Amino acid sequence: MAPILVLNGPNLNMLGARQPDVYGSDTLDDVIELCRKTAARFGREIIAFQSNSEGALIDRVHAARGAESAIVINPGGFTHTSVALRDALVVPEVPIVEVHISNVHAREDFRHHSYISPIATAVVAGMGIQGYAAAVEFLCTRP
Ligand code: DHK
Repeated sequence: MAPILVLNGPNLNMLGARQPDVYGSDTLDDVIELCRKTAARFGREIIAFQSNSEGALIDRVHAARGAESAIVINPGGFTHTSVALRDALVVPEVPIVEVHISNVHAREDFRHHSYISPIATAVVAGMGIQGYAAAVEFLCTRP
């Protein structure tokens, strides 16, 4: 089966250094390694991409069409702002899992609304980086 695309949006390249009280001390490399190990348990592969640029994320989502079987995305701040990223995410016609490391619903009001959730198959929030592993496992085991 085609690989699972793991996408991370703005500021997630700073994981481990940025607000460790909120996002923990693991780095983005640790997240990707966790995703790879989880996928490998099911004989599946991960392709990882991170960008701080909305356009680069949209281009990468378009490229997933016909190439990847599912998408795990932490859209970072674009969660709460980007109609364009949401529109892009329906293009590949694959299951999408939206992941947030923190519990966005327990934080500022502006983090309570997601443009992505209505087009996502599933949403994970507040599980720390284990949320990525849960998302990958879900995608590897769903019928
Ligand atoms: C990450 C971000 O960068 C924030 O903009 C979101 C999300 C929350 C997270 O919890 O992973 O509001």
